[in-house]
Amino acid sequence: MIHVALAGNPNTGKTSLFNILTGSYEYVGNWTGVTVEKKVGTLRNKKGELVDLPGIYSLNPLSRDEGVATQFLIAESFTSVLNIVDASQIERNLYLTVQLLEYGKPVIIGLNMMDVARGRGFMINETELSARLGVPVLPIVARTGAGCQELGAELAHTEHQQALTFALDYGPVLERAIKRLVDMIPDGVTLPKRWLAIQLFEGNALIRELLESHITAEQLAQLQTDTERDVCASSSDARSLPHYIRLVRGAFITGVMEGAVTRTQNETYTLS
Ligand code: GDP
Ligand code: MG
Ligand code: K
Repeated sequence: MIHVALAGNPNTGKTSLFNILTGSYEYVGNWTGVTVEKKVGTLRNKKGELVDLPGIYSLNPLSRDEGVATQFLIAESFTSVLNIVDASQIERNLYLTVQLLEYGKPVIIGLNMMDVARGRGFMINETELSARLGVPVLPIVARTGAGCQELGAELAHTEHQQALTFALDYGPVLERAIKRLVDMIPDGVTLPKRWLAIQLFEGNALIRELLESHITAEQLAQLQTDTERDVCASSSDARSLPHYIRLVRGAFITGVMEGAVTRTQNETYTLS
């Protein structure tokens, strides 16, 4: 049995894809602490389950509702993540993708809204995108179901897939701090430590709470303050530690876009 988490930005076709991939589904009550309903469906091939996570732009939650997806990654057991990416808004969508890749569980990307992207003149080289992100990328149109069967079949392979080794290079100053924090996290913590460290430095309150049960709040605050000071001193662009992290990710995403996405001159904006 595989347990797949469906994650993506709001309005990217998550519900459409969920309904196509699952024959039936049930609401299994609300997510803990919020009024968002939890929806779990059985995959059509009966080989596992799909859990619909609320749409988010980042794992660094701005509200309790947004925290549901992060809480899921922290507390629940699952096999892989199906990350739905809006091909017509690919640059913005890849921000969440980077955070999911950093988590390290197998990720499959369902590149949705391919019709919209084509209509806007985007040419996406899926093979190149897949190579640069290190995970399978399957183009789909969730509104019509195009490509979704192939995507469902690909999900079945994730059960025995290795953990990802995706690691952005955050530069010597932040990398040193990440290593320090990783070394402070006790071995009993089974969550990916590098991901926890980056999320803490990014200002993720849920992760700070989690780490505070292993490391004192004072130690964490001190490390965060020192790291912010050192990072901002070393980078003329960085205004804060979270800002620096966004810049590094943004540069990576720009590179991915340059290699995998081109836009034709004639923008037709055809309606699907
Ligand atoms: P969610 O908010 O992420 O759950 O997205 P929905 O599944 O509710 O889809 C949002 C809107 O986008 C709906 O009007 C869908 O019909 C539409 N939509 C979903 N997938 C596609 C697609 O691949 N192409 C087009 N053109 N529209 C889509
Ligand atoms: Mg939805
Ligand atoms: K600076």
